Amino acid sequence: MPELPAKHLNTPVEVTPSPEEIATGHFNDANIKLFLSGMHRDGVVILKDVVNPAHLDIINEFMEEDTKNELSKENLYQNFGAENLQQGPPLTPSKYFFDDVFLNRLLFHAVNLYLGPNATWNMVTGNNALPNGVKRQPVHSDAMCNHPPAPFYVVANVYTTDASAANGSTEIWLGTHHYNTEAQTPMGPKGETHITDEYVEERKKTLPGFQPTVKKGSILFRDMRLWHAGVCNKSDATRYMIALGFSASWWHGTARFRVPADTGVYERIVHGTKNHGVTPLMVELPPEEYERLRNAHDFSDVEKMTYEGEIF
Ligand SMILES: O=C(O)CCC(=O)C(=O)O
Repeated sequence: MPELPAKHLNTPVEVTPSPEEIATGHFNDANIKLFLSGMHRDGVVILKDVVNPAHLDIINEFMEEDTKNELSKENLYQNFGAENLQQGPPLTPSKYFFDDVFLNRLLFHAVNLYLGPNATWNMVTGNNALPNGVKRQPVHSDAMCNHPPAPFYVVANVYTTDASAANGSTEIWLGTHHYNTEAQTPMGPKGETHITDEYVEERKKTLPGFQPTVKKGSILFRDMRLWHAGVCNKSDATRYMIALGFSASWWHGTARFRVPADTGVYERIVHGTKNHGVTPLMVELPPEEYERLRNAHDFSDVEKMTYEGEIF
């Protein structure tokens, strides 16, 4: 197998599938070893060139228009008060639904390798780092409750443009998925918490956070426990990132993702996941309601009520 980059280099593992692996939707043994080694050591791996960049251009165009709508809303919620909006990708009309984005078989294989059999897929959302940002988020983990010291949830981030420090790629802290709530501030009333200054400062001395360069068409595959932060997008263009969330079958999460009813999306997802080891957990909503909630920052109706328990 290709070597893992040395730990002190503080750089994420990249797994590049061959054309044959893309065609079969299965990684070969060498790439499985590399992927699992990277995930268990670092908590994040880049799956390189697994989505057609032209598909992401089309979604990006939609998101740019969608951002204009969002910005016209009053009392717009910004994640951690930074210039970061929750904006879900379009699942409809069908010209925006690309199988290599939403039903990517290599992604599903990676999910099964890391989380074990019969994983569930229960989150579809996205983050928009607005242009010319000046306020960053605190370093945080999305696993905002006491969790097992084992992989239980992953997030697949798909940037719709090339992403790097120049346009606000997400800051990530390799290996921090091994920490738990001891590193987090006490939870606030809305379930918010972040990594304490003490832990952040200590970690900075050895392996600080950094902003990876992720080519359009690649997937940043991240253990949910990993410390990360949305940082300023200093460019003039929106940096948009899709987020798909998957849970181990034994983690009793309550989240579901919303899909517009009577549009064929539900059926397409059921068929596209069948026999690929991933069970989608969806709630069908009337299309207008789906549209209204697509950019909600709580992802699903049940999540808010269950911050104390197994929320994902
Ligand atoms: O948009 C990003 O780069 C990350 C955002 C994030 O981590 C959050 O909003 O919790």
